[in-house]
Amino acid sequence: MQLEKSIIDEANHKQQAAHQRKFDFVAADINGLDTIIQKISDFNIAIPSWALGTGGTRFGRFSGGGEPRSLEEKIEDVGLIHALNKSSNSISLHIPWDIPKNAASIKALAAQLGLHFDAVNSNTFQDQPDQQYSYKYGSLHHVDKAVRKQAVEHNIEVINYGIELDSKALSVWLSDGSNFPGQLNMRGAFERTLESLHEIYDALPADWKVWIEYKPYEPNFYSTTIGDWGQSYLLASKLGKKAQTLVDLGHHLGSTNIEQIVSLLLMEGKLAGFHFNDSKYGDDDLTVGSINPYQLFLIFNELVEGMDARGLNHATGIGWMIDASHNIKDPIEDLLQSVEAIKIAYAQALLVDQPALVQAQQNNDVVLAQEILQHAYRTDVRPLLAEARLRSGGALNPLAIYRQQTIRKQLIEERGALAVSTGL
Ligand code: AOS
Ligand code: ZN
Ligand code: ZN
Ligand code: ZN
Repeated sequence: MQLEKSIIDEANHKQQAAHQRKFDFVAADINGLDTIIQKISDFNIAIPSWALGTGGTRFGRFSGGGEPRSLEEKIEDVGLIHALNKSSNSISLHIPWDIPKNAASIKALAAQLGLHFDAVNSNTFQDQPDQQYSYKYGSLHHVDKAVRKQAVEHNIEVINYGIELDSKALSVWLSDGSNFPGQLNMRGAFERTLESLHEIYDALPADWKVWIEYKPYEPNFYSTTIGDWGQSYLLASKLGKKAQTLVDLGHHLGSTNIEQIVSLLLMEGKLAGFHFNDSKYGDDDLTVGSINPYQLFLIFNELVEGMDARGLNHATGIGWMIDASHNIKDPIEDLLQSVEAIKIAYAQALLVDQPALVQAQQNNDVVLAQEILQHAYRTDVRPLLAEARLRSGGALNPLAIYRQQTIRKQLIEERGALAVSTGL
């Protein structure tokens, strides 16, 4: 299903007066208002194909129904999200969950909805029915060369699918690791991973990147071969310019200072991008901004400062993606909330008075520095986001329209109450 533009316009019209009141109030105090709104409009966040269905835990899965049954329907769901928020103009595919059998028609469908293809993801953390060797003891780090070769070939196949869809990056997350001390020679595992990644790296087209994701634990609970940003960064620097480190916010041990990691990766030109989510305990994959929105703001503060200093633009150059998965919300509602939370953090960071902050740091005025950051963080920027959506042809209130139009009910009628999407 697709959403008529007239429905969005009509809903916007009804909310226009209330929006204008709130917008004028916040806008009055902002310098360079139009530039800021333009930056907010330009900032898009990719949707992972696997987030369009309800996730599961190892204890069960409770689908709400009407989930996309095919790659086409996943693209349609992202089209719906993008029509509402004008901020999600790409989708990230996962092979083999989303094999594009006919790339030309898949690309045409996406283009018709204003979408393109973000990074393609390989999968060597599950065994597929037709594969020769098992990944039970790892993939790119496996002790057996034949298993490594199979995993390398899979990654090259994923690059080839991505080329057909005009993707520009391969995203690699490995579950390779060990569950018990002694199971693995950790240095050997690292060296074999580097060797395998080299073969993949050599197959990348000139204008492509490989994004190396790290994660401290799960599914392995003693060691993970690419367990933290140091290991990812080490691989990325040994591989070369086309390799960078991907930061999934949930992939850190409790209370890690993620904004500091981000600032240094950015400084070194090694920040591939993000998998945004939120968490309280581990890789919880909860809705972005639902637990610790201040951390998200502090990350964006580093990004705004670091990118501006390098003449980088938020619209390009870095991979912005959501990686969330949970089993109780309507996935589309969850993604609308996540995109909103990311853009709120970005907008707040744009409001930080950078010259004043530099001055406060120079003077070691700790109190003033905190005031400057928190003044921006405590500004209600939601009317700025709404205005940016309005100017781009989106909805003042995407979630309200999604509910008023009973879109999930229609999707259930169209696809069935038992329709469950492929993914985890
Ligand atoms: C796994 O924990 C990682 O976050 C992956 O990025 C991602 O969730 C996976 O590739 C999708 O299954
Ligand atoms: Zn991730
Ligand atoms: Zn994860
Ligand atoms: Zn996660």
